[in-house]
Amino acid sequence: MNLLICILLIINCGLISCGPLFFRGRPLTKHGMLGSPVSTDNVYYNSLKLPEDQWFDQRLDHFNPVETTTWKQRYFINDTFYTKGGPIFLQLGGEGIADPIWVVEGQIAANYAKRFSAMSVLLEHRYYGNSRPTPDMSVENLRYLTSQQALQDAASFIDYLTTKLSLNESQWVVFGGSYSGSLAAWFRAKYPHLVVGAIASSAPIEAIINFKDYLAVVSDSLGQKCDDAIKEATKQLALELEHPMGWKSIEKQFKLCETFNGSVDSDVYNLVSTLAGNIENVVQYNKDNRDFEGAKGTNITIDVVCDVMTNTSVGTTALDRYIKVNDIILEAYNQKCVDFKYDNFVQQMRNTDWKSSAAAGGRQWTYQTCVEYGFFQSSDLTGQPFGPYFPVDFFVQQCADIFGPQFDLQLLQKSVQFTNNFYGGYGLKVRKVLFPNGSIDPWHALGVTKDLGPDSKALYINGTAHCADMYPQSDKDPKQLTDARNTIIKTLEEFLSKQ
Ligand SMILES: *[C@@H]1O[C@H](CO)[C@@H](O)[C@H](O)[C@H]1NC(C)=O
Ligand SMILES: *[C@@H]1O[C@H](CO)[C@@H](O)[C@H](O)[C@H]1NC(C)=O
Ligand SMILES: *[C@@H]1O[C@H](CO)[C@@H](O)[C@H](O)[C@H]1NC(C)=O
Ligand SMILES: *[C@@H]1O[C@H](CO)[C@@H](O)[C@H](O)[C@H]1NC(C)=O
Ligand SMILES: *[C@@H]1O[C@H](CO)[C@@H](O)[C@H](O)[C@H]1NC(C)=O
Ligand SMILES: *[C@@H]1O[C@H](CO)[C@@H](O)[C@H](O)[C@H]1NC(C)=O
Ligand SMILES: CC(=O)N[C@H]1CO[C@H](CO)[C@@H](O)[C@@H]1O
Repeated sequence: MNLLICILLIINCGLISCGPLFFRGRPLTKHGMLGSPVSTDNVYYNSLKLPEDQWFDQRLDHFNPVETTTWKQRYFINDTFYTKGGPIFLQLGGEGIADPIWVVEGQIAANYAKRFSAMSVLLEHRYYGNSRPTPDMSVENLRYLTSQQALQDAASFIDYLTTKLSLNESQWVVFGGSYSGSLAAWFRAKYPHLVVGAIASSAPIEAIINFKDYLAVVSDSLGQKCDDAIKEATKQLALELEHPMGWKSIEKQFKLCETFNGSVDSDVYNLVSTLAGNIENVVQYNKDNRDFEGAKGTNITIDVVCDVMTNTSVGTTALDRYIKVNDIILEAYNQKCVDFKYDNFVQQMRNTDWKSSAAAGGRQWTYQTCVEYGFFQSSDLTGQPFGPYFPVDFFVQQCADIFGPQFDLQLLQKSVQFTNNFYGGYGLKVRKVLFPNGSIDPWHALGVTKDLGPDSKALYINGTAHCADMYPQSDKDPKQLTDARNTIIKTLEEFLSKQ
């Protein structure tokens, strides 16, 4: 795999409105490699005619009245189903480029908008995709990258579009998934006068530095046998990591891009967390119907990985089978080798240029985790199958290595405390937000899994992964997913009924 190794945690579901784009280094975008042009070998996706880019002047700093600088923020509209006075369904962009496919396909645009004669609108998040408030992504310039600024962007945008298209008789509903799901919930909490409700899919609402419970859900979702096989592979890998002969063998078998020196701790951490990421990704997006946005590797499911991990004809040792899983993933993402070098990763992430590979979202999202959320998916949970190789300190150190020494643990602690104080964390007080959660989505551990009140409910979707409710429907969808979408429609009816 090329580029971004590690880190990025998150979130998210697919490209756009739900999701992150990278996860421990592997790009989840349809673009394959970070930073490559928007092109894909997905024939269906390429055949679509998508709505044009639209732009409007957004303020750089909403919280400083004398700072009047503006920049161009991008948005997309599809009004095919809209009838005058009907609702406006605003999807908030997340930590990656906003893909207009989300106002054409996906549940919100294709199903809910049709049902309610709504206009579908997608607003790209500042600093992601082509919405670039500053000339580059220097640390100095990234100070305007906060969720508070992004929420006020959406508020200003609602004002702007209401005037531009004479929407004063329309009600707005806000949608998002993963990080943008958090934004949707927070938007409704902070701007209840602007939107009648929010659908916040797979939304983490509690910031936390050490998100070690992520691996608890991964481990549960794999099942005992598969989990045991990975534990066994980790044990065998640990033995190889102890001596130079083992390093050679790791280098060859896991197809590492460069000579592997097992006495460089940061490289070992980076490598093992990348291999864990192979499995984490598969769990997080298990059977999500992401093909429509050109996502790669969607046929690799928990069953596929676990069938390999537990099948002794594939390889006699668990480590051989773990190597096989790595091969399958490399092939699915068209990557020739695993770039495990921590220094390469840091160098890429330090690049402040909009044309760099890190600008696909890696640098920006890492910055947000370092100054707002933490969310570090560490290996600190006892009993998880990947070994103790990526402790939370490893992630905390990355903040300093990438952005500078002032981004230390203390700053992170204060930031996370501020975020939970500002929004409420698990104690979020909000009405008219629906929180769909999937039982095998590792993010649900930081989400809303109990009703917050009679009109803000958790919607449990048994057996589904991250943001499953947002993707187009498929014949293979389990009944509980179809039911969940019907519940979302009923909830939208309630939000939109005139009080
Ligand atoms: C708007 O969405 C509808 C429903 O998915 C689709 O048929 C139509 O082509 C879209 N319009 C544009 C301009 O993309
Ligand atoms: C919307 O604006 C029009 C034109 O300014 C006005 O006639 C109408 O009363 C307004 N409707 C609402 C609900 O404010
Ligand atoms: C491996 O890394 C260690 C520690 O940084 C260093 O002392 C050693 O020379 C390296 N070995 C090789 C073969 O590069
Ligand atoms: C997934 O699909 C790709 C492309 O069609 C194929 O090459 C690969 O073998 C498939 N992998 C699995 C595990 O089914
Ligand atoms: C195990 O792997 C072998 C060889 O790849 C394959 O033929 C067999 O079908 C697999 N068995 C199961 C139960 O998946
Ligand atoms: C979820 O589904 C599994 C398997 O289909 C079933 O065993 C379990 O009871 C279900 N859990 C809930 C809470 O519905
Ligand atoms: C997996 C998970 O945490 N699901 C929760 C989602 O919300 C429902 C309803 O409140 C809970 O019962 C589930 O535990």
